[in-house]
Formats: sequence, C-alpha cells, structure tokens
Amino acid sequence: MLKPASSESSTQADSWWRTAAIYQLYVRSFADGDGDGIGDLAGVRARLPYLAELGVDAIWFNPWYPSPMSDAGYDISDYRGVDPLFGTLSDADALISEAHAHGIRIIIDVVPNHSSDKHPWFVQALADGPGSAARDRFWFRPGRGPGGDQAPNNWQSIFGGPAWTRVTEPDGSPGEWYLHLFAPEQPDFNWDCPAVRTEFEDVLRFWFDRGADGIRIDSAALLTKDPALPDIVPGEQQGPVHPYTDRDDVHDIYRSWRAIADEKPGRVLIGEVWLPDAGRLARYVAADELHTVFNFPYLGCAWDAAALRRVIEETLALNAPATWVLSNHDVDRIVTRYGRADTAFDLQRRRYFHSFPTDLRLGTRRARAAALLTMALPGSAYIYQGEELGLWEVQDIPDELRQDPIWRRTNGADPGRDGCRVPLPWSGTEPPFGFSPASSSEPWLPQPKEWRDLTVAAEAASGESMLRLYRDALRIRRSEPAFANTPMTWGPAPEGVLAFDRGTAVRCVANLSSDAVPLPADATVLITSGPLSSGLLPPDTTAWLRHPLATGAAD
Ligand code: TEU
Repeated sequence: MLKPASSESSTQADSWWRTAAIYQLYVRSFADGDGDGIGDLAGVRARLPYLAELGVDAIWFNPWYPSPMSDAGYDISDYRGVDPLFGTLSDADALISEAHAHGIRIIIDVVPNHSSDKHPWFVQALADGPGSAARDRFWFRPGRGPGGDQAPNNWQSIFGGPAWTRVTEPDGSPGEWYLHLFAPEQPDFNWDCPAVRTEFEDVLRFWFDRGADGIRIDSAALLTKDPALPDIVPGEQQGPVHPYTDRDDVHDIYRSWRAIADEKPGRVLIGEVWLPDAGRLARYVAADELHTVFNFPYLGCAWDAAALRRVIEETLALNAPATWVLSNHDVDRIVTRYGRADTAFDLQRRRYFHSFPTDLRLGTRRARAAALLTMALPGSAYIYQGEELGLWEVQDIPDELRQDPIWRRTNGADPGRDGCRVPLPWSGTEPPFGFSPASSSEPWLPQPKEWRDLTVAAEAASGESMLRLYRDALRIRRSEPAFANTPMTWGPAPEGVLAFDRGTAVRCVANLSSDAVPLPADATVLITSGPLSSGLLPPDTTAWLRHPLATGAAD
C-alpha cells in the first residue's frame, strides 16, 4: 500500500499527478547493483532513500522489460516481465512496494506502437508466412517493382533509412516487407487487429494489478495507420490525414485505456505526444482519454523570456492538467543546451546543435534558473535523472562505444542520444563514481572524469550544488500551499523577465535579460537559483518570493 502524505485528502490523493514532481529514472544508467556495468532494479532499490530525500512524488521508469536492447529496451519481447539485465519480476514487485512505503508512486513505460522482432508474435509471423493471422498483427506487405524488391511505400524510419525491411520466407525465398517506424528490430503493430487491442488492455491490467500507479505511453500519436499505406507526399504531411501520425482513430484506444485506468482511483495515463498543433494535442487530454501529455513545446523552447511566456500561455490555454518538462532520455541535457548560442532543441536538428560550442558555466547557471521557473509553474514537473546533479551532455563518446541506433542508422550524421544516458556519478573521485560496486565491469558508457565534482556525495556536501537547489526547491514546492493548486497570474516585469504569482502568496521572478533587476523591497526571499547582488536579481537567475500581498505589506 502507498503511504499517503500526511496532509493528503482522498481526492487529492486521486489527482496527485496534477501537481506531482516526477523523477524520470533511466534504469540502465541509474545505479548498478550486480556489477555488470549496467544499472538494474537492485541498484534502484538501494537508492530509493536518495529519491525520497530528493522529495519526488513519483518515478517514471523507462522500459525494464525483456528486450534484445536494440533500442535500449524500447524493443520489447515480453510485456509482462523484467529483463534479466535489470532483475526479475519479483524485484519489480519489491521495488513497487518499497517505493510505496516511501510515499513514492510508480509509473511504467508501455510501448504500444511496436514490439521487438524477437517478440513471439513477430517470430510466429515470420514462420507462418504471407496471409497468416500472425502476420495480420503487424504490417506485412508485398514489395513494389519487379520481383517485389522495392519497399511498399516511401515512408522513412524516424531513426533514419527506410521504414520497411524485407523478410526471407520460411521456404528461403525473398518475401514480404514489414513496417517499422523506428529500427528494423522494432516492427509496428497493426492496431486494426483486435488481438493487438486485447493484448495491450491485458498488459495494462497486468501492471496495474502489480501496483503501478500510472502508465507512460510511448510514441502515443503513432499507433494507428492508414491501411492503404499511401506514399507520403512531401509538404502534405500534417494534420488528420497523415498516414501514421495523430489519426482520428487513435483516440478509440485511449478511451478504452482510460476506462481501465479508472477502475481504481488515482491511476494516471501520460502520453508521449509530439505534435506542434495545440488543438490536436488537446484532443488527447479530453476527459475520457489521457490524463496528461508531456509538454514538448516547453522542453524544446529556447532560453528566452518571450518564447517561454508564449509556450506557458499556450500550455495553460489547453485547459488540461499541465506538465513541465526540461529534458528526457531522448534530448540534449539542459546544461549543455543552455550554454550554446542557440538554446532551443529539436530532434531533427540534434546533429547541428552538437557542432555548436557550449559554455557549461553559463549553461549551469541557466539550468538552475530554469529549474526554479519550472517547479513554480502550475502542474506537474518532471526531473530527468542527472538534471538534479547538473550533468551535461557527453558529446565526445568514442564512436565505437556509441549504442544508439540513431547513430548507426544515420551513418554517424546524427550523434543520437547516448550523451544524455551516461551512468550517474554517486560518489568517489574516479569512474565509475559508485555507479557500480568496486571491481565491477566498466559502466556501459564512459563517464567524464570531471564528474567527480558532480557526484551525489560531493553535491550533498556542498551548500551551493544543483542537488541542494533541487532538494530545497522540491521541499518548498511540497510544503508551500500556494504551489499546491493555485492558478498563476502574470505580474508586471521588465523586458526579458518573467514574473508571476501563485495565488496571492508566492511570486516567481525569472530574469532572462542581460541586466540585474530589482525585487520588490518588502518581499521575503524563499529561494534563489544564484546569489543576489546588492539586492538585485542578476541575469539568468530565478527567485521565489513570499508575496507582499500575503504578508499584508504594501508593494
Ligand atoms: O521516442 C519517440 C520519439 O523520439 C520521436 O521520434 C517521436 O515519436 C517522433 O518525433 C514523432 O514524430 C520514444 C522513446 O522516447 C524513445 O526513447 C524510443 O527510442 C522511441 O520512442 C521508440 O520506441
């Protein structure tokens, strides 16, 4: 049973996710319990006190299922288990109940767009041949052109290269092609097939029954496809007629999932929906579908007051529970991003961003300011593991050690996502920095030696560290009633400065301009992301203030 926070009423407990601080835990890089250089559930269990002390309300786990690991676990061969690299199903059970005992909820990652090519259904589809019921669970089609040796259509994989791979039939002849929007090892399910729908409803129930409090839905806008599988006409790809993105019929799936989640109060469905159109995004968070979606416009936004204000306003205009996300396991770490001349991020342009020089001191300063801005906004806030330590993107991983299929499938043009997935530094002055027990295998990706200053142990001992900032901010955010459920209202601010109130009690001022700005003379400072200078808020610094109105003092 989950230990409720002492002040939590049952209705608040049911909608905990509206205001939660959610820690994204990338298991393979969090903590290694068994010494193979890869993080695992034993490592997580041993570090639960760290997460409790950090002050998070929930953990979202990236996939922990059995997987050949062609895409770091997003290629799943069994949706009801745990990969031996990470542990066992009973480790997961123990982890869920231990987290609950700490008052921490558990969100697991479900990947419904595709499985692994080693999933028994796909193996059977290969064996049973063309026209079989087993093939109908995926998208198998004959090729075009003489001998069927061209792909059925012109779709490209999101990871680079064609979205189709040709199989060899059981009799040894060159055969049909199958669709994979990601790597060839990740065949797309056919969601028009009733067996696929029933299977995932059962998977949801399986994990909810084991105590999961929520589900993160991978690639949630991609599941349904136009069965005619038409070519994509360049320039005509957006909107409801796109052959595989954001199709109207995807919403039927989420309505049935919502009914399952609602069988017990307090469960949450969170969608990974990358859509530029706010109106289309809003449909996913309709009352009978998903509870929340990740805020990618906020995640990709430049460190720029006007741009951030626009995104914040557009987010709140959705009239749905907001999420605030600065980074995740697919994007460049913020310390690196915010130190570049162009501080925006988008997946398509990663390859260019990596060639920009970065100023890590500046990036760190801005990341601190961004953390306080993010945690002051009304809604749930996400922390991607390592953000709380101020880790940077590791851009100089030797090519031969890179693991991300994006790197391989673009022939190295796109560096991929390994740089934000480097194992966490916990303690000590040398790699593996306590990530693995002594005399273990090396971490699966090398850690920069400079991270000796960014270990949990070093940062816990320093009053100025990113870790201390996150701990303090999360504590205030949790204990301050103004952060619980009050709306935000913008206050007057000079150009380049964001100022807003939560209720009448707390004001957040984020200075993104190049000049120091005054703070209200009679405000009490709750926390700042950096030192004030002669009472002024310096550039790239955020402050939380006790609002003068709340204390009855005049402005
Ligand atoms: O990522 C999906 C993703 O990164 C985007 O490509 C998105 O689907 C696309 O921009 C929509 O147009 C998720 C996971 O977060 C990632 O780690 C996995 O590699 C990927 O799905 C495949 O499962």
